[in-house]
Amino acid sequence: KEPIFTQKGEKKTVFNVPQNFLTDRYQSLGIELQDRFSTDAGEQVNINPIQPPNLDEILQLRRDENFSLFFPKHNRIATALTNMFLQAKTLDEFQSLAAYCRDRVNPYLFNYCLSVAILHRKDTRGMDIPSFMETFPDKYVDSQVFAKAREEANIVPEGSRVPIEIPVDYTASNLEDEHRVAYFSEDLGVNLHHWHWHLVYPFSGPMEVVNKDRRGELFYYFHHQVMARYNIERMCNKLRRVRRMINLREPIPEAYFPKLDSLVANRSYPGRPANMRLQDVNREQDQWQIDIQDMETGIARTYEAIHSGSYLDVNNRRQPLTEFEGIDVLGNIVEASSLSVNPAYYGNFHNFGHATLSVIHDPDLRHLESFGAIGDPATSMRDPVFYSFHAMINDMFIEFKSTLPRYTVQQLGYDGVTVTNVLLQTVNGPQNQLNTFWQQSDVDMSRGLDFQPRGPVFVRFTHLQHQPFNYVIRVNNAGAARQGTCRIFLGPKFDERGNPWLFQDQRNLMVEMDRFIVNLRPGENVITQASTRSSVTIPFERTFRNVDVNRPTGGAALDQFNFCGCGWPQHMLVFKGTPEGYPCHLFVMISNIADDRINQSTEGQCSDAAVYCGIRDRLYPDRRSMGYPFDRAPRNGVSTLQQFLTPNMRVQDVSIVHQNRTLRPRARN
Ligand code: CUO
Repeated sequence: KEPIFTQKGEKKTVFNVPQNFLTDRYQSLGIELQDRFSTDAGEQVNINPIQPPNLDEILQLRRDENFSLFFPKHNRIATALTNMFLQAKTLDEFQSLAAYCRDRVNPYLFNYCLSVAILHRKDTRGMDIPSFMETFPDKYVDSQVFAKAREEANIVPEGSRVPIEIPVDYTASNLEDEHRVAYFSEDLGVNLHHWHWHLVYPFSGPMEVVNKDRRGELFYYFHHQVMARYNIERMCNKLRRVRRMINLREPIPEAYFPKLDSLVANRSYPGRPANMRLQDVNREQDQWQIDIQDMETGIARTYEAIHSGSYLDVNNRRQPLTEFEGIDVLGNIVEASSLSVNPAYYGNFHNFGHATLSVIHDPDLRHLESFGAIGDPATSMRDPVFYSFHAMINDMFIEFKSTLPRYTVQQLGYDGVTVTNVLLQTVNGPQNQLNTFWQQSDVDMSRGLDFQPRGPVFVRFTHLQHQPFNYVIRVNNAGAARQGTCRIFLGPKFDERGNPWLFQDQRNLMVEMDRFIVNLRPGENVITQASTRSSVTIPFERTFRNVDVNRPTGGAALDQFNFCGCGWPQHMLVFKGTPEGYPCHLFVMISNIADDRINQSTEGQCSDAAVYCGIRDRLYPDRRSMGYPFDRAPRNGVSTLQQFLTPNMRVQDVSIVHQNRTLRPRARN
C-alpha cells in the first residue's frame, strides 16, 4: 500500500471516496472533488466504504480551533480518536476511517491522532508519517512568510521561484536580552524534535501508547539535557543561567510575542507582555478549570515524596522511591503521565503549568482568545518562559537525585581500563577546537499551504552549524579483549563569573554528546568516532525531511523514519561558543559493560538518537540510570571534576570558536 498523503512528484494522490464520505455541504452542492485537482491529479486510490463512525464527541473540537493536548477536553477527544484509529481491524479499514475523518475533524487533531496511530499500529510499520514542518509550517515559520509564499506560488512559475527568506531577528530586537538565544529556542529542528519526542512518548491516550520502558525517567533526562544546553547557550551569550520559577504567583518577567499565525484557526498566537501573573483558569466553554492552589499542593506533595523517599499510592500506602526505579516513578508523577502512581493526590502541575501559562492573557475566556506558544509541544520551546518553568520541574528531579546513594569508585571504575588520551580533530583546524558559524538552509512548505498552482515553495532559514569533527580516544586495556560503553560529555569550564566550577554545579551542565559500545583489544586501543554518528542526534535531512517520492516504500527503512524523526538536530550538537573561544571540558569515560548491557536485538530498528528517544518496541539500550555518571552528588572528598575522575575517565580542555559568517545554500535551478 502507498502511504496515505504521498505526493507523487508534482501530482497529488487523489482518493476516490464513497459519496457518503463527503461532508454534507459538498454532498448538497454535488461537487466532484476530483475536478479540483484535474491537472494535478496523479494516482487514484479507491477508498472502501465503511459504516460511518460516530464522531459526536470528536467534533466537539471545531475545525477552526487550535488544538492542545494540555487542554483536558482536547486530550479526551484525542484519546477517543486515537483509540478509534488503533482499533480499526485492518489497514483498509484504518485508511477508510482516516479518509472519512479527514474533512470533518480538526486538522491538528487529525494529524496528531493519525501520526500516533501510524507510530503504534503493527500493520503500519512501513508507513511514512507526514513531516510536521511540512504539514503545519504555521507552527514554525513567521506568519509574514505566508503572504509572500502565496504571491510566489500564484504569480511566479515553478522553475523561477526563489526561496523566501525568514529574517534572523523577527520575533524581538536586541533590547530584549532573552532574544540573544532565540537562534536556539526558535530553531526549527529543536522544536521539531520536542514535538516528535512528545509524539513518541504521549503522556496520555491508550495505555499501549503511553506505557513504554522508562518513559518517566526519559522525560526527566531529555528535558534535563535541554536545560543544560539552553543554559550553556545563554552563557555563551553573556547571559546568566535561566531564572528558576519558584513562586507561581509572582510576576513573570519573561515576555514573548511569537509572530505565528495559526492557518487552521486563522488567528495569531497571542503574545505575553512582561510581568503578567498566573491566575486560576476557568474557561467554561473549554470545560476547563485549574486552580493555582491545586498546582501548589501537587508540587508540595511531590517534594514531600522526594524528601521522604516514598510516595503515597492510591490505597493510601507508602511505597519507596527506589534507587533505580524511583526516578521513573517520579517522572510520571511530575509530568504527569497517565502512568502516574496517584494522579488524584499528586495532581498534574507540569501539564497544568504549560496550560495556565498558555492562557495567562485570557484565563476566563472573556476575550475568546486561544492559547499561546507554550501551550503546544510543537511551539513551546520558542517561549523563554518554557525554560524558567522547566527549571522548576528539573529542580525537583535534581533534588531527588541528590538524595540517592553516591556512586562509589567501584561503580564508576572499570578495572584495568585506562583512558590515556582524548582529543578533538577537525579537518584543517587546530586540535581541540570546535568551530561554529551560521548556515542557511531551504525547506519546502508547500504541503502545508493550500493554494494553486502547486509545486514547491521554499523558505530559507538561518541556523547554527558547526564543522564536523572526530573524537580520538586512546584506551589502554590491561585485561583480555572485552567491551565497554564510551560516554562523551561536553560542559562549560567556568561559571558566569569566570570561576572554575564546583563539581556539584558543573555536573548539571554536562551535556551528553555521544554514547556507544566499544570493543577493546588487550593493550593499546585507538577509538575514532565521528561527530555525525552521535547517538543523541539525527542528520539534517531527517529533521527537515523533503519527501523523496522515489524512495521505496515499505520495510524497515521507512519504519525507521518515523521513530527516527525523534532526535536532537545534528546542526545544534555543538553550543554556539564565542568569537574568542568558549572554554569547555570534554569528558570521556569507558564504563564497565557488565553494568551497562541490555541483552536485546535492535536489528532493523533505528537507534540513531536512542540516548534521548529510546528505541521503538525495545528496552532503553543502557541499564545505567540516565545521566550516569553525573546524575548523582559526588562521593565524599570530591569537589572538582578532576577529583571525580577514575582511571577509565579523562577530561580534555577544548574551546568552541564562533565565527560570525553565514554559509549560503548553493543556487537552486
Ligand atoms: Cu516537553 Cu513541558 O514537557 O514541554
